[in-house]
Parts: sequence; C-alpha cells; structure tokens
Amino acid sequence: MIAILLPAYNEELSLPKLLPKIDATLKEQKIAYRIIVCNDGSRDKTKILLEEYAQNLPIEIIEHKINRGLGESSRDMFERAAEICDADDIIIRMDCDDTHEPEFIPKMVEKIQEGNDVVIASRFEAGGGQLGVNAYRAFISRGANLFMKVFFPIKGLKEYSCGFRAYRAKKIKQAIDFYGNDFIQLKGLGFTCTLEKLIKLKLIEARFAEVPFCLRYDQKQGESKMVSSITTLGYIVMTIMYHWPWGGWRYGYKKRWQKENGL
Ligand SMILES: Nc1nc2c(ncn2[C@@H]2O[C@H](COP(=O)(O)OP(=O)(O)OP(=O)(O)O)[C@@H](O)[C@H]2O)c(=O)[nH]1
Ligand SMILES: [Mg+2]
Repeated sequence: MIAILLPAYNEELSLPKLLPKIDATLKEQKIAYRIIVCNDGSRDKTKILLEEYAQNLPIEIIEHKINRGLGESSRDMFERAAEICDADDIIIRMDCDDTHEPEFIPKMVEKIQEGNDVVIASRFEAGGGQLGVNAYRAFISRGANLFMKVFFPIKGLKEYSCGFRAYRAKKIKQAIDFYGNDFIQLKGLGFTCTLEKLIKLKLIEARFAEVPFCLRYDQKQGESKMVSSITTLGYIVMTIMYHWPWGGWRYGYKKRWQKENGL
C-alpha cells in the first residue's frame, strides 16, 4: 500500500487536475493507495472540493481550521501515515500545486523496493529538469541546494529542497519512535521542515537515492505560498542546531541512535 500525503493550502485550482491523475496512474499500475491530505485553513474551495472527491476516492482529510504552516501539517500527516501503514508500505509526499506529476511514482516505488529508505524526485539527475521556471527562481533554487549540499551533505544527493519524495514506512515509524515530538522540530519556520526531515533521517542511517524528475512549473496555477525570508531564517537556525559543537544534532542524535542500536 502507498500512502500519499498532500499538504494543501488554497489549492482549489490544482486539486481537480492532480487527484484524477493520481488515481489513474496508480490504478493503471495496480498499486493500492490511500491519500492523506491536510487542508490547512484554506480560504478558498479546497475543503468542499476535497469532501466531494472523498466520496469516490480513498481520501482522508485532516482539517486545520487555522493555517498552521507546512511543518505542522507535515507532522500531522506523517504521524497519521505511520499509524496506518505497515512496515513494508511506502509513504509518498508530493505538492498539490500540480507541479509534481504522479507518473514518477512507479519509478520511486521501484527504488524503495531495491532497498532504499528515501527516494527523491530530482531535477538535477541526468534526464531531470524543470519547465516554466524563470531564471531568477532557478538561480535561487540552485543557490539554496548548494548551501544545503555544503552544510548538510548526503552522499549521492543533488536535490535537497524538492518535497516530492518516497519514504519506506518502516523508516518513518523508526524516526517517529526515535525523535518523538522532534522528528519535525522546526515547524514554524516555513518550508525548512522539508530539509529537516532529510537530515533527521540521515542521522538514523537511512539509505537515499534519487530518480530524475521534471518539475512542471508551467502547470502551476495558484500563487506561491513559499515565504523565502522565513525559510531562509529556518535554514540558518537549522545550520546552527545541527553543527552546534556542544551536543548539536549531528553529534547528539547520532550518538544516541548508535548507542540504542548497539552500533
Ligand atoms: N498544509 C499546508 N500546506 C502548504 C502551506 N503552504 C504551502 N503548502 C502546500 O505545500 C506545497 C508546496 O507549496 P508551494 O507554494 O507550491 O511551494 P514551492 O513548491 O516551494 O514553491 P512554488 O511552487 O514556487 O510556490 C503545496 O502543495 C501547497 O499547497 C501551508 O501553510 N500549509
Ligand atoms: Mg510548488
């Protein structure tokens, strides 16, 4: 079974495009799936639309009356997925602004089945790319990924910021058991949580891989919800927390993981 996690904030334009595509792709591949969507205080028709789609598709809605941000929404969705998934299941998190195409899911599933714990849809792998991204945004995104690669290197990874990823459910269950409330700790800092998850999984020795993917920014309809100033602040906070010489994540968590697992 695959649990698909969709964080949704004012996505009335994109959901009617994305949800039927997910259903068609997974049905064609005969993959059983369930969608967990967090409607995070949307002020448009997202809630009504989701309730309509949930009558025919396997959709569970987590409802936030007030917008709490991507971090809080991810916490709720990953905790729920860990609860309903078996260890062998796969959790896929994708954006619902219709820039992440479900056609990449089968390849990501295959890579998990080959033994990886986290598989990232990567613009920077050979064969990947992005359509409709302006030069300024492409430059900022490259810069952010370079920053992450320097301060949080993970062998073989080129894509750190894209939220389209597959996770082995067993590893997410382990992460939630190990970190508890701190699996996603930087919850109020914009989209920092996307990077934090990667790093927290690296510290508990997850195996990573990438598959080439094309970001379809040309299909984006709604407005961007990314507040770059808060996310940048989040990256700086995370750099300090990770590298802090007196018990930062890098030393503290790793040591505890190794001790608890007799390594
Ligand atoms: N639950 C929740 N989801 C959010 C929030 N902000 C954005 N999202 C969702 O997170 C995903 C990514 O948001 P985007 O606005 O596409 O951010 P991005 O992909 O980094 O950048 P752009 O595509 O340029 O906007 C989308 O599915 C959004 O609906 C939020 O406050 N709460
Ligand atoms: Mg997007």
